[in-house]
Amino acid sequence: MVDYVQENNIATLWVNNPPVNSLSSNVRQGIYDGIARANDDPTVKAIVIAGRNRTFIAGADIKEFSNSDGNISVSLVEVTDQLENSSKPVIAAIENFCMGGGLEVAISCHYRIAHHKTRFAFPEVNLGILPGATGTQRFPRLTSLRFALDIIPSGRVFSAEEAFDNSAVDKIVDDKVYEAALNFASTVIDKDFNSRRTSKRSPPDTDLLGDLVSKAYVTNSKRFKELAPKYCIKAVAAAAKPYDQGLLIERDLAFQLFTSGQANALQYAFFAERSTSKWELPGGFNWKNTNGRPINSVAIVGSGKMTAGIVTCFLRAKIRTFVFNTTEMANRQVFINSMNILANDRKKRRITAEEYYIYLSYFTYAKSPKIIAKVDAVIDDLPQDVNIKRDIFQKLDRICKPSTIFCTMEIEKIASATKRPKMVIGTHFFAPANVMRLLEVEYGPETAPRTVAAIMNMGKKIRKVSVLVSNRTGVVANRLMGVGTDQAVFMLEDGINDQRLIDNCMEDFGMAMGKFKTIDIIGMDANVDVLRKTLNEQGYDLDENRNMVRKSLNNFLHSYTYYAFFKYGSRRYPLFTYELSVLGKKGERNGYGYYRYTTENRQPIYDEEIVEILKNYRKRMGIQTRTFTYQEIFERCLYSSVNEGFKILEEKIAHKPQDIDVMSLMGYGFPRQVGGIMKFAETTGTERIYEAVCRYNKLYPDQPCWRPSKLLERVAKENIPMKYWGQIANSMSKL
Ligand code: 3H9
Repeated sequence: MVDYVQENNIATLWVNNPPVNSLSSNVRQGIYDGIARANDDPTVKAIVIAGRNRTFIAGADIKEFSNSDGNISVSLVEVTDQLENSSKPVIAAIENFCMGGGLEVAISCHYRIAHHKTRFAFPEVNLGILPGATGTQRFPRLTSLRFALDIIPSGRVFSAEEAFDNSAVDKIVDDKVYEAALNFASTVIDKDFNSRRTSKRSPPDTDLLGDLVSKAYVTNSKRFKELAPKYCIKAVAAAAKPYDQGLLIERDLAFQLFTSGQANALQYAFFAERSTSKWELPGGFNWKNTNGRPINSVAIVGSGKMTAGIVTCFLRAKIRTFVFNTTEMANRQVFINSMNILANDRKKRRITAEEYYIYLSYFTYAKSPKIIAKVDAVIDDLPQDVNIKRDIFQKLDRICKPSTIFCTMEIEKIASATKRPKMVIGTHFFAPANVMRLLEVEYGPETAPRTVAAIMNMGKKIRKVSVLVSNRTGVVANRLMGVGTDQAVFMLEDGINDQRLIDNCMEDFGMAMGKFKTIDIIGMDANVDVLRKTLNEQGYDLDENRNMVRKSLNNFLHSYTYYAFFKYGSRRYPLFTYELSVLGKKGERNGYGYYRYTTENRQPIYDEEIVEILKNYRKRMGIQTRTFTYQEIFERCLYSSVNEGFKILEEKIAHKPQDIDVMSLMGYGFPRQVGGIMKFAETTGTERIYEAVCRYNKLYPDQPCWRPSKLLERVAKENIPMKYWGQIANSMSKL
């Protein structure tokens, strides 16, 4: 794990723990022992610490936080102290990743030489903890309180150049960082390096502490539903005190965070995100044994609200991107919108000017379908009309090379229209596609495993977190969270007069946005389209029925029929959103939705008009209003989604609970510090949720989302831990 190599009078400790050289117990012990050995050896005059696998150290081994192998070794704090107290100078040779505990190791060394492409960060905050191996105390002493308060609470990645400008590294090299470190080591042998012991220093800007801390609170306030950002600020601020006192504060705060449920959930989310790339298909095909052709060029066919967002994902990954529309104006509009997104990236310094031009050079208009004949994948962004889609894909099927993959949300309908059903797969991007990292990949009954492999790899290339699901109806992430949204609408219909009550309940819980604000952002039309489609499949035309009722609003019989269908039929539908859409409310887009929006300020404003519309609606629908407790709002919005998550597992639409959690986190702003909807179920207790689901099922038999999932029932009754849920679901007979 740590190789000790001596060349002349310099000892090198090579950290070798692939893939990212995390500081597992053996690595910590290896560094500790290596420093002791070099210190005891009179022939050694300097020590270099470097990483094998072309990377320095990406931090502590996160798996060990919750799953210690019982191997008692030195702590990282002991390692960092051992490094700083070394009687011989220690030089860190840094490249690729220098993060978390890895950065704590580096700043405990006496000198740091870095490759210019190194990425530095203290990402602990994203795992619900803080750099608790002296990082919050040493880093501000080495750099400044200002820089530490920027870096540690945000967890942001910074470059070697920024590290150099802030005194975090001593030298940057363009190549051969190890050789540079060896050369550097030979220049410091036998020189006094006492002043290089970081803990002996003070931050250079302690006089500015008050202002810097206030600024850090303001900058990070959006993340204060999580404990870690606040605690990181407190810990860094303690660096203005003498080192020993600061260290005690760091330890106390670190302990509080480590034992908070949030840290556990955030670390779970870290691994859940990575686990989605380990996909499996029925029949034994999986990410290890199946290869897909690389996707080096794509064509986006059609143009809608999301097109430019999707296009920029491919441009940023340097994938040749053709945009195909029948009119030149539509093509040009997509180009302008894509350019605007990239220009904004450039303005916000997410990309350089050079990258901006390089990315745009991957954009190509396709005026004729022949131009896209050789692309590796075609992505459907056509209007939601299946006949149009079938017609266009039939034509493309004749034109495109046989290995071109067709990506569409209408898998079965497109597959049956072409001669390449094995090459048809679903890709669902989430809006705005240039920001949202979730990509739902759906396989149909005929999709070939190699097609799945190609598209899952493509997802990785365009930096998406891709979740593989089997195709049923609609988007799985929408189904998962949509049931909670329906509950919110029902509660509004049934007596809650203020939409903010439900939204606040969800936002207090930690959701990025309340249910009604989400409807407004997605757009009323999109929400109603789902409802319209569901009803159409049952042979019911929503618009026709409403027109009939509208013509005879005072006709009790018609109103009753309208009401009866939805209320006394087998199922109730959330019609109030439809009602608002008929009144011309489109959501944030036109400034009118469940809230109002002005052109200057897109913040939602409470709209009293909704209450008036509600009152009329209730009268017409014959709804008897009642009151709701906060608990009922909470349970109905969240437990309905938990129950749906279990159904998605037992129906074998998703393979494991982690996939469902990632959908809720990345597609719907579910709080990361809770870990995802399934992790929430585990923390809350499945027994408790199952009891509530059964209770609501009795109360609301016309809402099928409350029919208890068989899987939920089983895990609740047998108290089965989450790690077995996927396995049990897969062993249940197919529904
Ligand atoms: C810390 O240091 C606490 C200290 O302050 C001490 C306090 C007392 N541990 O992301 P990738 C695995 S906290 C264990 O796909 P990339 C990962 O699961 C730590 N495993 O690669 C995956 O495994 P698999 C602070 C880790 O190139 C594989 O490595 N540090 C760790 O896209 C490849 O990962 C962090 O938070 C780890 N620390 O991105 C950094 N890191 O193949 C966390 C990775 O089985 N890591 N793995 O799925 C990262 O952000 C990214 O992995 C990194 C590389 C940017 C480094």
